[in-house]
Amino acid sequence: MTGRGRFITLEGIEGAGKTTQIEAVCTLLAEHGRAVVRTREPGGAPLAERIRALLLDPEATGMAEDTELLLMFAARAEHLARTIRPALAEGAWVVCDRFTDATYAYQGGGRGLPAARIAVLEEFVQGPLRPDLTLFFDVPVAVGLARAARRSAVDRFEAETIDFFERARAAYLARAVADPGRIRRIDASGDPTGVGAAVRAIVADFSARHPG
Ligand code: T5A
Repeated sequence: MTGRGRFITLEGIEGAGKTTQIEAVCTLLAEHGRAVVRTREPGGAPLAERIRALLLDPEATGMAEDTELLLMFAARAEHLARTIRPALAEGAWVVCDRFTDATYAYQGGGRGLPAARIAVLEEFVQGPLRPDLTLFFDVPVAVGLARAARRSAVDRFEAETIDFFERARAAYLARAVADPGRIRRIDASGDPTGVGAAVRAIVADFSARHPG
């Protein structure tokens, strides 16, 4: 396959349902004849997965906010170099669980770091590369955290306050309003079947509009 593939990201707060739905996105694209690479952030490449372990380690308390921001982008640089850019160059469609919108939501909204500082790193690490389509799984914080709490292990972010996740959700919502052509908000508070139907409709439409 030749030419540039497409880059699809899934976003939302903890428990929004991204991981539950990502396989359906990949399956639908494969049915449309796409070569698909499924990946995630932070992580998605060997060294980036090691940085992920550091970022999520609940014992890594007191990490400076700028350290966290730089580690996110260090992992992203590795992910882009080893996984995302090679796949897109070969014409594959890359489906990624979280990307830079999460940095604006968590380090920007949640931690309160300036968006301009994130934008500088985004430009440095990504150049002009941006997702072609972003599925934003929007769910009230209480619903998302209740779902996430069913898991036994709690990572460093899941130990944050309700207010932190409210700010992260508000940042996601603001970005969806600012860029409705790319970021498609999905009401993710319903059951997985209904959410999945909304996801499939958006992805099928996007795929149909990007033949070849
Ligand atoms: N981060 C990441 C940053 O701070 N900055 C960044 O730049 C980046 C890239 C990653 C952490 O890193 C942070 C954000 C995160 O805190 P992670 O483990 O990858 O950590 O976190 P999440 O992606 O948030 O994983 P979650 O599993 O918490 O959320 P999901 O994937 O949205 O939720 P999912 O699908 O696993 O579902 C959770 C539970 O809910 C159920 C599922 O069965 C599961 O039990 N569920 C539903 N239940 C009812 N109705 C539905 N519609 C449901 N959908 C799923």
